[in-house]
Amino acid sequence: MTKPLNLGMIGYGFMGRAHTNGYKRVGDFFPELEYRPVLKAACARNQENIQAFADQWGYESIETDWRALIARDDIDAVDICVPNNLHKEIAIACAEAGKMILCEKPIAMNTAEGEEMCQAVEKAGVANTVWYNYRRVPAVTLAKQIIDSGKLGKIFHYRANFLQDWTIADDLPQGGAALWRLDVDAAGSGVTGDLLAHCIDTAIWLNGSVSDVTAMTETFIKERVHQETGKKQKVGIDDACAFLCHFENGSLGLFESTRYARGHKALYTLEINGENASLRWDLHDLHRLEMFDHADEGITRGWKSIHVTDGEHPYMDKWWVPGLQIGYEHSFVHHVADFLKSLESGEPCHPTFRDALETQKVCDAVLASASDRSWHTIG
Ligand code: SOE
Repeated sequence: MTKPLNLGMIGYGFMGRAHTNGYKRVGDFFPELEYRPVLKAACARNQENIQAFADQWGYESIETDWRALIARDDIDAVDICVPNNLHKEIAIACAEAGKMILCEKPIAMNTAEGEEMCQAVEKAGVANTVWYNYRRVPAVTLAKQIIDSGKLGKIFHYRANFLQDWTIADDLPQGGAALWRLDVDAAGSGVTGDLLAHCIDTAIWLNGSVSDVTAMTETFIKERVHQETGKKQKVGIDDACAFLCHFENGSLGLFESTRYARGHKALYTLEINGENASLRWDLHDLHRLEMFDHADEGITRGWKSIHVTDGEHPYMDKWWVPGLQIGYEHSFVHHVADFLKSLESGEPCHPTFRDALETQKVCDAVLASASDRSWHTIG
């Protein structure tokens, strides 16, 4: 007998769809799990839009006030899929109401807010996780297994990029639905919190904590019309960011992100170089993990591309047959599966709020460093 996990979804954008797809698919592909998500209610201020979303995706009911959703006894877990400036208030209210929380990344607008959220979930003892989904792309999870096995030896370098090009046009407005990522009051930051946060989360997971950073940011387009006021307003977000860092294991980090790399849509790449071997991964080819192993025989030694589709690869026994790859949306199915497993085991589902706060601290240090042009230690 499976147990229901009654979900309330707040928000209905791109991420609302990605997460909902995860809830819908998980029982089919992870039938052994004790809990089954039930799409109880979807919530957003605009009644017509949220009703259309609920009808399309199969939510049983709607709410137009998140407080009403949280007050419902038939909701066990809340998914926070709204702009970053709303995360804190909703998450704390959820924790106080004893609801489990699955929160979209980054955890908050800044470290201070994130810390309050961590304290609230820890005090309430509610299950919590933040949707840094790329950890659960099988090739990235495989990289984690290989690194943890010690095969790479001492790590010297970690580098990551997240490159996009969708904000180059200067007549693109900021703010409001879909474009809140360009409004600093809603997003907190630009590419640092939106894109580099992914790179930082994966980096900390694969290579350990970051000790200090030095960064630069740029805002290429200084003013944009705000959708809500109709007026040209200063752009407060970073359009591009690059930073250097030290990891606590002694390795050096190099990170770059921009929305101005013409031709790149979502080019998240990472590479890690150890004394014995290196690994690299590219989101545009997400089912492959490349590896160079210096222990290979001399004349045939070289980079190999592992097609991460075998049953023995992470998560892949749940899907098709060897050779048939999966994609972006499956990382969310895996995250839901791991969250449900964590409810069975009583173990946390990583990244927890506390884990995500570590990423937030690095983001804050990066922005502070870009502003005062000096090295910042992670507090
Ligand atoms: C921005 O374009 C965005 O959608 C991010 O918000 C997501 O977190 C990232 O995974 C893809 O790009």
